[in-house]
Amino acid sequence: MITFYHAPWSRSSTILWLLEELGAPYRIEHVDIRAAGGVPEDYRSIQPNKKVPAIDHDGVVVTERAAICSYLCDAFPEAGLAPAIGSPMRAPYLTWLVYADSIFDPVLAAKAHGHEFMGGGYSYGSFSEMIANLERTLSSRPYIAGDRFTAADTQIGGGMNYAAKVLRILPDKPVFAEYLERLAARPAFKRSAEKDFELARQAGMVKPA
Ligand SMILES: N[C@@H](CCC(=O)N[C@@H](CS)C(=O)NCC(=O)O)C(=O)O
Repeated sequence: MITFYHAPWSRSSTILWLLEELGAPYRIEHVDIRAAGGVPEDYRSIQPNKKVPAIDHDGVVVTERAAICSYLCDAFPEAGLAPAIGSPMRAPYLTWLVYADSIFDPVLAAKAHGHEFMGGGYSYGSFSEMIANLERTLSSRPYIAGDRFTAADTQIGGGMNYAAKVLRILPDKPVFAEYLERLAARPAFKRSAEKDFELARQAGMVKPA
């Protein structure tokens, strides 16, 4: 059984989508990252920085989104969300899975907080370089790692969706819009969005109409 440590409408939402794509049974443990007093200290035994997501799979704890994706896709290979070891697609898949956390996320967060910086001094480079890489890649193939949907799409696509719809900092480009439409049409994406909305509602995050 998988216990999924999650906060609605947060970085862990891309793992919620992945779990829906996998089809494996899981239960959600809500971590209130927005609580006035902060996340309870005992959660640190699960996630050392008290952040979401984290998973516990039959007693094995995994943290960090790229590691969680990699672990779950290997644990549930029948879902076909990761190219097999030895497949040439494995290289772009792993590259984009790691790129999502090590470049895409920090660059986006810096942009959202209004930090301007020269790409050269930082391991993640500049916003314009990151956007150009996404545009080049998605102009050449329908999914971020190739012709097939993989877990890397839940991380890059989920992050792009947030950047476009919530942060409103993703540049308007037809190739981005087409990619996000392709992903939003997936039943698992819709289910995860509905579940997240309901969790957000229960957590009092939805303003009454
Ligand atoms: N490197 C972590 C980052 C996770 C992360 O930043 N989570 C945010 C959610 S948006 C969080 O839990 N923030 C709560 C806090 O910092 O107290 C990962 O990729 O899993």
